[in-house]
Amino acid sequence: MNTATKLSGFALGLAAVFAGAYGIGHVAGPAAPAAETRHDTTDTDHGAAGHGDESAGGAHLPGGLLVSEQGYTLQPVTAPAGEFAFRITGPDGAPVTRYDVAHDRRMHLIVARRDLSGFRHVHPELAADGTWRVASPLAGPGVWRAFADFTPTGGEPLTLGVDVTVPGPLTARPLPAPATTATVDGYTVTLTGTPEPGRTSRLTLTVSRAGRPVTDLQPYLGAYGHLVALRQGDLAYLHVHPEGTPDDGRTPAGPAVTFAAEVPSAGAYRLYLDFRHGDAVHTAEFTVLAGAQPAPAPTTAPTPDAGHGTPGHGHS
Ligand SMILES: [Cu+2]
Repeated sequence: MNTATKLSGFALGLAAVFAGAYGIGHVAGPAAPAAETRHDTTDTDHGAAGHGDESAGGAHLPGGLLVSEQGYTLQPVTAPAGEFAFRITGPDGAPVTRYDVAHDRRMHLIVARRDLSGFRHVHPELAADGTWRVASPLAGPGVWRAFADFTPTGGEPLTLGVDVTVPGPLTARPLPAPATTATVDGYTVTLTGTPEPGRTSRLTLTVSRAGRPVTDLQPYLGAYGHLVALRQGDLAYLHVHPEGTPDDGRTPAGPAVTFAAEVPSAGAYRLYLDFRHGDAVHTAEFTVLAGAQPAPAPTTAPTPDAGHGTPGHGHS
């Protein structure tokens, strides 16, 4: 991928998600009702300066909040124990069997528990009948959100999400406090930069091990790192784009990897950095706060009595 393509891909990345009804996959004529409610017909021309309004009117949704969008639907499929299977059905109702490669793969499956713990990013195999299968990444009981991040051939990039419940005793975990350092598998990763709602923010992650900068990161999914951000509260899935690629002749193999991130609102987000080193993929996690706001909301529900007696309580 050349630089110009990357840059325009970067600038248009969110446009592709938010205004996905347009472009190659756009159905000619009046938009379907589902698309019409969510896509502003004046928003086909997203430039860098046009990103600031995306959270303002609620006209656009981040990825991963819908199980069905633009006629494509994520359907979990019954699978043997230890396996996770699903398919994507297309506008014609049939399972989709043709996908474009994006970030080195035709399908990225990301899972996280609703409390944002247990993140995994895996790459299923496609069977001829359109069923995707992978060793189950659902590591234990709980309600998981599964995100399928893909581009159907001839269509726009999509991230669909579905809840999957794994039965068993569950202890919900509070979101870890915001931090700029994470450790994983003996690596220390530091985060610089703060996401700003409604605009592109640079986030730089720097990897070291045993106090020494890691300068021989290995390419993973076409970059030196892959970053996913999920919003606390609804697990909105945010696209984050690496700056530079291993083969562009100017991007160093660490210790720093820089991303351009857009968050649609103030709030708490969990960042998951996948990087490859020593022939293994490691995931460093961070909680970050975007914008002015109170501390992260508790993950346990308030008691039933909370709010009673509050002036303006809406039962009268
Ligand atoms: Cu992937």
